[in-house]
Amino acid sequence: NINEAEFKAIIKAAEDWPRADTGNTDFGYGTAGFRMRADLLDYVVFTVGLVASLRSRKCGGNAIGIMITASHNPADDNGVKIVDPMGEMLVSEWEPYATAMANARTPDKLRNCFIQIIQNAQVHDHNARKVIFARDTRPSGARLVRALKAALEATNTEYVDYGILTTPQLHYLVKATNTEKMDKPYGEVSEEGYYKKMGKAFNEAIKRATKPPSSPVTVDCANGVGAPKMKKLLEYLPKDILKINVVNDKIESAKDLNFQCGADYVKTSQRVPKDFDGKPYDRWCSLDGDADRIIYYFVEDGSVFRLLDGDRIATLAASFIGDLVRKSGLEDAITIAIVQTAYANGASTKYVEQTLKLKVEFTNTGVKHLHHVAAMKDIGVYFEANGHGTILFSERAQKAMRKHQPQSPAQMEALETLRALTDLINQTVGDALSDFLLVETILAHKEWTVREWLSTYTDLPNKLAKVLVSDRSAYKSVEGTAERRLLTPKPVQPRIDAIVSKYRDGRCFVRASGTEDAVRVYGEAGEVYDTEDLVGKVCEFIGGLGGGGGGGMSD
Ligand code: G16
Repeated sequence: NINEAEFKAIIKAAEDWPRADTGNTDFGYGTAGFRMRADLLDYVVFTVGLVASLRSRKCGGNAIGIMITASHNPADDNGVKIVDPMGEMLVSEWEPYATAMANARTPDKLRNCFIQIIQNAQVHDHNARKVIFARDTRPSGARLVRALKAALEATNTEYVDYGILTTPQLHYLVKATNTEKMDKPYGEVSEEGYYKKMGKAFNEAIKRATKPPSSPVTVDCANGVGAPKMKKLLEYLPKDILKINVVNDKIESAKDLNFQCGADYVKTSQRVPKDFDGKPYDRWCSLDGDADRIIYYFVEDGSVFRLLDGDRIATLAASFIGDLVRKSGLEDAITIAIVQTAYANGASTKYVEQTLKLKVEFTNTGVKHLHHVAAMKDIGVYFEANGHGTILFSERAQKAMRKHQPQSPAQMEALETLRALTDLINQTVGDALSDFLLVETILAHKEWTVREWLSTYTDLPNKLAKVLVSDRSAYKSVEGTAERRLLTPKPVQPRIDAIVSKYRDGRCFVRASGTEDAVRVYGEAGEVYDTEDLVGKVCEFIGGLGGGGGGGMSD
């Protein structure tokens, strides 16, 4: 018994946001929601509003989040993703609903989809519903917000428009909103509350370091939303402890967003951002377009570029947290595990297993996959090599930390720092601002410069490339291989195997991107020239395939 009045309102509102004509091509809820050219997105965003309204009704009226961003993609793209009540990514069972709605090409089909969701997911369609949303700095965001509001108004959904935020700030606000009346609220329900929580935790976490960080740090904000938000965060940080320079903050110039700067550019091209003016061993880091990823780097004498990517952040954090757990006397109560993807450098995995003596698990690309596995651990450290990740402290671990009676001042100090980290680290999703403060805290405690950090292990030479293809959906990975092996197109995997077998310590895999119309090619080998050769050969092979395979190549 669908609410006919509601449905009439939906159909009427949808008239203003018609679906782009994509022929037979469907939209899909991918690695990070829907992502495409912004001019194709109006109807998709409208239908995401409908899905979020239903999801909120399903979740007992808890607020659902919607973030409008295309993160690392060029400025002309945009995207939209749904955030579940505790700040996690939309539960995977609902992704097909979002996909079906976005591909409903007629009012009748939209109606059927809506009814089917209500029935299949057992939604009580009269329940309370609430959505909160934000967008990044892309010019198309304002129009897409109008499409979203039209859907929320048609479905009589209460909403809060938070304007421009980073993606992790929106995740924070979703969790804060839904825990506001609980015993342990996640934080104040405001953007300011986010900075306050972070500033306080940073103060707590860093105050027991023997010395403040030895040198200033420069943050490249990719000319995106991270720039104004990092500047605001600075107002909440102690002035005397850390000198932070913010660069690439031109948010009013859309064409500069992610252009030759930002975390994705630096990681993929393995070079400094344009206008880099660091001296040897100066500490630099880059955020991506919605500030959920961060990577560090520096140059050595002679301008040799050195990258400290997500693998390095994971290993740095895991070793520091492992030490704190031991020093506070909790090593028998709490275990730590690391979650990586196939992009993790083989040397980092070896270091985690053999030096840190921690367990590593692998998942498909996409923080939604890593998060899920990390959430099952006492302390789950997850980072993609591209700098996207966080650390999850389970309820069990937090309880052990709360109850533990330290036996010495040294145990007490370690425990207090550990507790501060649970507030400093964003527990909902990878967060570049939070990860930045975490890294700075750890380097200060360890009294390390980037040089010591880099010296923990030596990366295998590696290269990430992409090949533009006409139909990336032709590339399907074998399940359970963390996307290391391709199932289709059939002839591709044996050919990759044959190429890889020619290189010492060679490893290479190909997978379809979930955010761009491309397949990604990642390779490692014992020597730099072998790596270049290996990845080049695989790209050449993929680029030369016809139909679903063919296309141009770009780094
Ligand atoms: C998104 C996801 C990441 C993923 C990246 C690239 O990041 O959130 O987990 O690693 O896309 O994914 P793919 O290789 O499938 O294109 P972001 O920062 O762009 O939102």
